[in-house]
Amino acid sequence: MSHPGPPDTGVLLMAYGSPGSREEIEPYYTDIRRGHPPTPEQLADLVGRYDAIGGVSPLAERTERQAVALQRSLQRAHPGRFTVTVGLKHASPSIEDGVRALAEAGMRRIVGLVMAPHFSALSIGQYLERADAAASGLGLPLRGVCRWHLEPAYVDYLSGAVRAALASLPEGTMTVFTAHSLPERILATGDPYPAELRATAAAVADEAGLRAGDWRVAWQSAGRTPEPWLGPDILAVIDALAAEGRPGLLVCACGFVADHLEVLYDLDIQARGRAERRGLAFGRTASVNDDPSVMDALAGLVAARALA
Ligand code: FEC
Repeated sequence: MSHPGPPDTGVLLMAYGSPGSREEIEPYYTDIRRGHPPTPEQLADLVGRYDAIGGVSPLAERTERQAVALQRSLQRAHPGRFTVTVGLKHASPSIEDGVRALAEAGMRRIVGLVMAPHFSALSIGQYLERADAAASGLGLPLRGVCRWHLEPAYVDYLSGAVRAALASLPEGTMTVFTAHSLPERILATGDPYPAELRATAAAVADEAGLRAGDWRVAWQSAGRTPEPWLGPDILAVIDALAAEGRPGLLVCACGFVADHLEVLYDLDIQARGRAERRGLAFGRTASVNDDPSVMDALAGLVAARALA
């Protein structure tokens, strides 16, 4: 149904953000490290990883395309009601910039959606806290979508991607579902993140018809800090699979929604290299990016949150 009057509900589509150029890598890394600049060695290591994927991550462009697709889906289902804008955790426009833009455009309420499916206080929780603080500072109510790890369109997309990728991998290939590791201390507070990753993995494995024993979960891209991070790490899992005599592995990075550094470097270069050195075939499922059925489903979640 068409909405009378101008759009009044802002949608803040939030994502991690990425440096736009080599010069922006240092301030970006400093922001990720909560204002502590990286050492020259840490910076050189990160610059080297961006160089290895072509200098710039595709994440910024993928996030923009997701925002366009979300706006299109919302407009189709609820003409004239919603205005979508982007807010990034570690790059510009920031989450606060996005909230301000929606306020200036006359929005009376905001729905926050994070381009990450699994809730952790250190992930989606932080995005929503920042968005909420910015919105309440401007007198706007904000509702967040806290998780979407079992959204049927997302599970369908991933199970189709798993089936398609397995078709060109050897019989007996292990499917490994991954998400970004987080510091192990989240376990002490009962954070739902690990259980939500397992739930996505189980739902996708079931829909893709994987046999128990032919899939598992692992963590990837752990931070370079001394504290313990959630494991097992994907690289250790690759070693274990080689020791077991598995012929190959398929990584389904279901904790990520777009092509970016952690997929294109950590998986396509680092994990693939490790697997090939161990004699394992390696595959990775295609990223969701702005897949129309997933974006329609996310639009449905946003609308339900706004209209409840
Ligand atoms: O393509 C790009 O340019 C950006 C890729 C990128 C994504 C991403 C997603 C997540 N991260 C999460 C947690 C952490 C924690 C730390 C941390 C550190 C980094 C560094 C880079 C980086 N992350 Fe990231 N992350 C991406 C990139 N991340 C670069 C710094 C160097 C390094 O360690 O590799 C540790 C911070 C600290 O020092 O305390 C924690 C989580 C996600 C998935 C959810 C989301 O997208 O928000 C969780 C994409």
